[in-house]
Amino acid sequence: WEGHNGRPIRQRLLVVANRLPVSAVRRGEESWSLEISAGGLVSALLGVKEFEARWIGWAGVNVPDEAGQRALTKALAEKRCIPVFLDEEIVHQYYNGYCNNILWPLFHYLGLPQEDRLATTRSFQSQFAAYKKANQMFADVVNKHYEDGDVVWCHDYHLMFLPECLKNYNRKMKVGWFLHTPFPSSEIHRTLPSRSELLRAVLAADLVGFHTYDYARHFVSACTRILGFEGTPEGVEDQGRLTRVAAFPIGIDSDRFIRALETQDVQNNIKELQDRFAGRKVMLGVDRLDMIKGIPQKILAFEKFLEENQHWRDKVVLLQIAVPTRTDVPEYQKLTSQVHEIVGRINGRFGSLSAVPIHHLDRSLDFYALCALYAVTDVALVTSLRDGMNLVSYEFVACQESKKGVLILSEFAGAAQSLGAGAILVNPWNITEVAASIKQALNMSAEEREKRHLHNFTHVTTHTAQEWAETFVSELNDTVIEAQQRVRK
Ligand code: ADQ
Repeated sequence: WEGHNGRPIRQRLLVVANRLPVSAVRRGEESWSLEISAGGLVSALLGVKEFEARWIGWAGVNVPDEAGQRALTKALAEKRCIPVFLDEEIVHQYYNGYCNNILWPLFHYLGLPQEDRLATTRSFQSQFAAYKKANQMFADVVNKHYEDGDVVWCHDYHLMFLPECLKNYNRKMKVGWFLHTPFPSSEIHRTLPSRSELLRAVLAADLVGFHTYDYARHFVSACTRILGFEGTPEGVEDQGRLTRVAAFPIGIDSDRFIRALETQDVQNNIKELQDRFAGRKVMLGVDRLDMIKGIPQKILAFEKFLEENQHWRDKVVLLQIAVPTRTDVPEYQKLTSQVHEIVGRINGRFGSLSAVPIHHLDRSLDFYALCALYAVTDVALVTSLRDGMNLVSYEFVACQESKKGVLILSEFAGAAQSLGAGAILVNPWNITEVAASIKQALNMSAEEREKRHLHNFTHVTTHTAQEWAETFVSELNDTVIEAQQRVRK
């Protein structure tokens, strides 16, 4: 194995994430079918070919019987995946509860759950206990498969306890932890009842990574203010032990998108879409249906634009593709109805018998259909209220070499720090501002579009997923070596 920088990388990489990059469907008592699933982390690591990587995570299904577990383990092994089996109660308390109802909204500045505070406080303890228990179950599986010299890369807010659990097993394990969401201001993190325990558990890692410098800074401030540890330019120090903290902005496998555009499948798709929307500018939103993605705000801004710009009404169409996630959580169900209601109202208001201004699809698209959509788009709207990075903005840019469309991007997405100079940056909460940016994008000269696109395209094709993973892992190796040298001195 050889990395980008020419240095041989012979290590095995154990990638530990809540979900394996496959969905498993049971076909019989001992038969399973497996399918690669969509999602940010999956898209990023699909591009990493340089490591001998194995995935460890939950397969997303409850498998109570041993025969089923054995069969699934065997099927997954062919895809270099190792399952962690979680029962329904743990999933409910750990995944739906602590991860998705507490940490996810808090890290995106949506606060702790507001309704029925007493019930939340009471269930908080049991959800936190389940969270710790689940993290320990992940650690048990990692420990079972760990070999000397392996690098263990833990991912995301689901597994904040994992570094500590792993180090309890083996202090010599090389452990890195990367957060895919924002890390909020320490003033927000302070409100979390388990704030200190979580920080201490993460600090057991050798290297802690974030998408942006700001998130890293927030984390270091939380450790200094809440734990009283020392923040240094390298990270966080406590009693002579340093946890390195740094920013590693993720990227995509841009070549995969660029190559896909040349395939007959995508070309046919592009032709179809061009015929379908001939004479109209295409605006596109692609998001998981989640409150952090700001979908209702985006659609309301589009309504405002149509209201204020009558002559554009039959010349523009918004395609909003929203893949449903966490469908058993009531807040997500509410969001789906809310979006449907707004889209219906606007289509009723501005549509005609032959055309509607918004096409809203509640589903996932396959990779080739998605590439074709990106390629025919004139204006992409990424208006997340908060987003760790946002890969959709990168994917759009990768597919725009011929069209050179405009990216409207939330200033609260991590991507604003890398694509900000090429995009039109907006405050997604300000519907008037977003409506004005739509007008600006649609009227932008070809020259300016080209200049902005070039900036973003250069970034997306040079800061790839491969580069991201290689940088993180080599930094982790270096961090461990430096720590050993410090101890020897
Ligand atoms: P996500 O919140 O899932 O990821 P994002 O980075 O935009 O957000 O990635 C979504 C991925 O899912 C993209 O690759 C996109 O193509 C795909 N996708 C979305 N909707 C789809 C649809 N309808 N059909 C098909 N594919 C669809 C989390 C964080 C992000 C961070 C990533 C990676 O919330 O902020 O950028 O992890 O770290």
